[in-house]
Amino acid sequence: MNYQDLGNIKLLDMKPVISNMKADIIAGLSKKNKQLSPKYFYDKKGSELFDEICTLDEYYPTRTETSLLNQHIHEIINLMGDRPVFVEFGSGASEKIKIILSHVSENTHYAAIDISKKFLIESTQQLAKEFPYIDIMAICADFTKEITLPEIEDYQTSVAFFPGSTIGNFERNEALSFMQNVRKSLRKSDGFLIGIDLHKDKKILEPAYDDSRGITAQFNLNILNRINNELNANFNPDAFKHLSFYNERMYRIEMHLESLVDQSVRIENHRFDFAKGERIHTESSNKYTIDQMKILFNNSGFELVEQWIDKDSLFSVNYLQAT
Ligand code: AVI
Repeated sequence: MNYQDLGNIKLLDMKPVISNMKADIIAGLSKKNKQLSPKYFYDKKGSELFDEICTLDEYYPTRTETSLLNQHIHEIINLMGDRPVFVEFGSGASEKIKIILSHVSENTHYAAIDISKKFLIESTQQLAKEFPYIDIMAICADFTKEITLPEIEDYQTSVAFFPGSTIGNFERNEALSFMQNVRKSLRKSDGFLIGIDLHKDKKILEPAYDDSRGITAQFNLNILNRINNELNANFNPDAFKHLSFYNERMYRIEMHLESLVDQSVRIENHRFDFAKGERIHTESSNKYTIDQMKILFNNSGFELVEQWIDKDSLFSVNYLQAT
C-alpha cells in the first residue's frame, strides 16, 4: 500500500468514487415518492446545524453515548487488549474517538476512514497535535463499500469504531451489508465498538427530531438551500415545512419536507411539480430493539461481548467480536 507521509500523520488515498450529487438529486426528485439522500444534508451550514442538534436538550443520543463511553472506558480498553488498531468508519471531526485516545497507552494506532479528503487530513492532523504519542493514519475511502485495511506490523487487534447511531441512517438491508463489509475487513476475534439508538416511546423520540428551537427544522430545510447554491435550482425553502414522526411499524423516525402550496421548482432544465401537501422523504433514522440488534450482529458474523445501556434505556454501546 502506498502511504504519503504528511508530517504527523500518514495518508492512504484509496481514491473513492465520489457520487454525482446532481444526478442523485434529480433521480430522487423524479421518483413517484420524492426522496433525497440524507448524505446531502452536510454542507458547511448543515454540518454546523447538526453540531447544534447534538447539544439540544431533546436530542439525547449524543450526550447519552458520550456518557456511556466515559463511564465504561476502562472495560472497553480491557476488551481491546494490547497494541490495538482503532479503525473509525466515517470519522468526520474525530470527536468521540478522543474519549478513547485519552485513555489508551502509546501502543495504540488510530486509522480514520472518511470520503472527504481535505476534511479528513485537517481533522487527523489536528488530532495528531492533541495526541502526539499515537500513530495516526488517514484513509480516504468510501466506508459504505468493502475496504481492505492495511496490515500494521506489531499490532494485535483491530477494533472498528462506528459511533453516533449513524447505522440508523441506513435502511435495514444497507445496515446488514455495511456490517458484513466491516466484518470482511477484520480478522477473527477482532472487535467492533458500535453505538446504536434504541426503539422507545415516541414521546421521547419525536421531540428529538422536532426540537422546540426549530434547529432540526432548519437542518432539514437547509438541504433545499444547498441544492439552490450548488445546482443552480430555485427552491423556495419558505414554501416547505419540516415534518418528522416515528413510524412505529418500521421502527424509524422519518423526516420529510412538505410542500405548503402547489408549486414547480427547476434544477437547470428539469422541472419538478409539487402538489400542496406532497412530501420529499429526506431521512430515516432507524431504531433497534435488543433482539433486532442481536439478529443484525449474528447475521453479519459478530457476537455480542458486552452491551452498555443507560438507566433510561435510551441508547446502546456494543462491543462485538468477529466470529
Ligand atoms: C447522523 N444521524 C445519526 C442523526 C440521526 O439521529 O439520525 C442525524 C439527525 N437527523 C436529525 N437529527 C439528527
